Amino acid sequence: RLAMSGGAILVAVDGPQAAQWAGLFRARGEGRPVRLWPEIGDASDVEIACVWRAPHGLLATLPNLRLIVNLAAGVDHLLADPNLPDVPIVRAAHADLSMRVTEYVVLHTLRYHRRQPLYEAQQRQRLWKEHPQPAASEVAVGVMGLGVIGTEAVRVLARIGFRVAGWSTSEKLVDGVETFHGAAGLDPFLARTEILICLLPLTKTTRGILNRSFFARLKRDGAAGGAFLINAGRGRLQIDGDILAALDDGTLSGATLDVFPHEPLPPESPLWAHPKATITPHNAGDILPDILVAEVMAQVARLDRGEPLLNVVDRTRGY
Ligand code: NDP
Ligand code: OXD
Repeated sequence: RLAMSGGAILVAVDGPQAAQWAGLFRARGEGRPVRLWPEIGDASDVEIACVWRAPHGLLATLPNLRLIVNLAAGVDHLLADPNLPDVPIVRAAHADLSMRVTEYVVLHTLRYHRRQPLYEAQQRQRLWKEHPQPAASEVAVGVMGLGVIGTEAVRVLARIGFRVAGWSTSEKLVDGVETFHGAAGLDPFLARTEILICLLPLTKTTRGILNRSFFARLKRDGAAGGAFLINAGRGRLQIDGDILAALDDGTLSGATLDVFPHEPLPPESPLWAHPKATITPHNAGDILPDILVAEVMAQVARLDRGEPLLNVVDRTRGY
């Protein structure tokens, strides 16, 4: 077995960036050997596993594992591993990631607020026609999830001037933002919200939450001119068929979706061509790899010094 401070880092990433991650850990991993899945070598060397959508069961084959690092914010795929070893799990949480997701939700909130789909349709007709434009202060935006990312998003949306509210499990205080929490807070939160932004993690409690009866509880008679959904959380929070039905019957006036129950979104999905749907390929968030690798190495240093880790995942809560 390698010395405690020098055990190997395993990079197990599903996707084309795997080799790039391994290269960065080789350059910045403070001399620790780096293994790129599926070339694990001697499994007993591995102390740190840096994963993103790694195959379930893999981590259980590493007898000397000390730390699991989720190279993204959402840990739903990782926690679904039935053989997850009992070692600490930390996840990505950083200002760079939060601001990128914030850019995404602000972009799409402003797009609805400023009637951009309508002006784009008019441009195709060479039609010069101005429509009444409410002030941001007349429009109620609601953010589900006031975590690391949601808190940044509500701050920026409030700075633009929207009437912003947030909903979380536990009670939160954010300057200039109305906050709701728990099951009891959900109805009043939805009843005042016209543009709904979902930044929740996928857990047993949140799965399928974005469904038809949920959309029906949103405010449709406000300045935004209808109810709109922006989901950049996780695909299994939403029921695609319910979104389509709600778009068709006017329960929703628009939906911007970055995430889907099945990714990539299958070509035959009617969402692709729906005139009121905006589809992006799970690209709301990203993080400069250099930043994330530096964060991971700082966590490893904390582990070695016996200091508390940051951004630790609570397995019972599921996020
Ligand atoms: P956090 O864990 O920091 O925040 C999660 C928030 O959701 C918390 O405020 C939590 O409440 C709240 N929450 C969880 N369960 C419930 C519930 N049942 N009812 C009400 N509120 C609930 O996560 P992040 O902000 O870092 O990230 C959020 C999610 O965004 C990730 O899990 C991931 O799925 C997604 N994501 C998507 C990206 C993309 O590219 N599309 C990029 C990055 C993240 P409390 O604070 O009280 O615990
Ligand atoms: C994340 C993501 O969870 O990229 O960070 O979806």
